[in-house]
Amino acid sequence: MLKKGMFLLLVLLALSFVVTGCAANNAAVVEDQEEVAVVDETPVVVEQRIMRIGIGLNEDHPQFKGLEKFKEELNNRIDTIDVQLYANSALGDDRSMMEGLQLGTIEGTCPSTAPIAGFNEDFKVFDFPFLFPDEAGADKILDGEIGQELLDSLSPIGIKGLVYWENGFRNLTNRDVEVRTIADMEGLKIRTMENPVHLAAFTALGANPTPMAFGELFTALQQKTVDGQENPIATIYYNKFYEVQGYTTLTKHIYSPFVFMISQKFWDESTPEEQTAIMEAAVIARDYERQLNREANESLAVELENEGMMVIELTPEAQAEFVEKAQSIYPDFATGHIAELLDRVIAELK
Ligand code: KDG
Repeated sequence: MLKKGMFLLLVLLALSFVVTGCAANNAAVVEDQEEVAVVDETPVVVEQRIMRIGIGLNEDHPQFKGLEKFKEELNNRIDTIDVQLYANSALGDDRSMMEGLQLGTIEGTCPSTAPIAGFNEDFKVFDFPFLFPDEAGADKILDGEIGQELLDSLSPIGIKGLVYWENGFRNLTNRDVEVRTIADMEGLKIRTMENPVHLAAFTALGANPTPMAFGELFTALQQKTVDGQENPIATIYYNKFYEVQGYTTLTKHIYSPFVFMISQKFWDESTPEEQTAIMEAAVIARDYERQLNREANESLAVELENEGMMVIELTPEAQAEFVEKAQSIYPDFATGHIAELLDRVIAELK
């Protein structure tokens, strides 16, 4: 009985060896002959969150090129965020886009610092006239401790300030007047950004300033609602203001930084890996945008002339007069914490 059982067991073992051996061989044959047969072709579905970023300037401006760079660099690092870019105030003006970040209706924008002062007063400090001597000085302050402090101060109001990009030194344009001295500014109706420091500076210069969103500006110039406006050369050129303005005066009265910002909610919902990728891409895009913008601001004055505008360089005497008048507003705005920040900026620039 026992012997019979042992025999049966041996037969079964032998059989199972033959079967598994065949199966293994078959698999090997399939692998050798047709590799495709063992590859899983089910597409991998990556869940993507959408990051909508809007700006007021158009697609030709270095700011938009910087955003394209950001998108590219981010996608080189991660594939879980789908960046969608909107130019020409398609998502609203600077103020409403910042409100959009707070509400979570959009994810990113890149306003000048001027309208940010409407959300956090301290940002006024960067828009004091004739504060930054040059771009290198601006980079030093913005990429340093003070710049970071101000970026961090946006978090409690629902905005994650990533890094500073560049709009640049602002210059005056107007329709009819060859502005060479302070006297020529008298009564000019000038659109400014929505910021009390800008408004006060232009009043001190003898002009009649009107705050207005960027998206309404070209039409306002065209319809002569205002006589002029002020912006860096790149914006004057790429927005074709030469079609409705006769004169650019190189006043360089205020250096405008951009703040590249996203909604705090989007940032908080990002994984550590995504946050690292966002920061890295934002910094690479910053350097790229600054370089493009500086080249544009340097080279495009000539193009404005080619388009029929007169570009006026101020004499050192006239420039000194602009500086003196515009800076006469410092005591009115350098109060409390802003005064402390201003002292620190000036000390660091020395
Ligand atoms: O995309 C940035 C613009 O919305 C705006 O900040 C440009 O300097 C500007 C202005 O004059 O409004």
